[in-house]
Amino acid sequence: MSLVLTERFDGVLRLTLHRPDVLNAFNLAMARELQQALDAAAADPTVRAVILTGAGRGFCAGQDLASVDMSPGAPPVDLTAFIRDQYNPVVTRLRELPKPVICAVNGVAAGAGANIAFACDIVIAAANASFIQSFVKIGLVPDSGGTWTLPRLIGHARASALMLLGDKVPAATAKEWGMIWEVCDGAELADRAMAMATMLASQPTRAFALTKQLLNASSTNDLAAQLALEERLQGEAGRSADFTEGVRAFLEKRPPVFTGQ
Ligand code: T3D
Repeated sequence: MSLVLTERFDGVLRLTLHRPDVLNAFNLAMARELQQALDAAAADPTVRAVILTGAGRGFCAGQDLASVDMSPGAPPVDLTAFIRDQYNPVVTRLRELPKPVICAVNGVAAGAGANIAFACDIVIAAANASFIQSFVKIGLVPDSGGTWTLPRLIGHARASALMLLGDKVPAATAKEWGMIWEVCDGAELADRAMAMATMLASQPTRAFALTKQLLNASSTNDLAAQLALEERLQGEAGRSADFTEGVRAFLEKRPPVFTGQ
């Protein structure tokens, strides 16, 4: 049984973390499958939007703690390798995927599970979902980009308190704080995510890729560098077929038909 279910819809790829008995906690095999699925999504021009969600009642409980050998006498665990091989490649792929990724958080998102959700482009959550920086509860530091992403989403004060206290943030609070985009009824989450992804898949995919590039760069660029990058990437967007179509459709007072090129 695959640990990441892949389903194709018109222009949309849905990836479902599939270890429901452990709230979709990551082991190396699931991390590798997710990395491969994201690589395949990047390479496939028919995929124009991606949904990431979880099977069962949880989204993802972070690292599978049972996969770490902590028995007496066991050699010390090299967590550097876990982060390097499992989580960093997932976060990098999500940020660099040249197409939008919607995270549909169907339940609890803890540890790396929460921070992987925050690496996606749009996060929508079921009303009963929650987010926990649970690392502190087991003596670890936040990873999977959380120390970079979360302060940018909700500010230092809230990020710092959440990381030190390990408090659970309900979906409604997460939305109120700007941690996520939307909350909906759990029974509607899958349809809501699919409707959004289907809409995005009909939009100018190339422009989305360039927009992600700009947002990624904005965290480290100064204004001058960011203006220069906008200048260059807008030039690139201006050479796309979708720009031609978008302007023509506007002038002809009809909806545009974007091909993603
Ligand atoms: O290798 C490294 O450690 C480095 C990498 C670090 C990255 C990280 O993500 S560190 C953070 C790891 N994650 C956690 O610490 C979260 C642990 N889980 C929890 O705190 C709770 O399960 C939740 C708050 C997420 C949910 O609580 P609740 O009450 O809704 O569910 P539960 O009963 O605790 O869990 C349900 C089952 O899933 C249960 O199994 P059982 O008793 O039914 O057989 C539980 O053991 C299992 N489970 C939940 N989380 C994990 C897990 N099994 C393995 N690993 C988990 N992370």
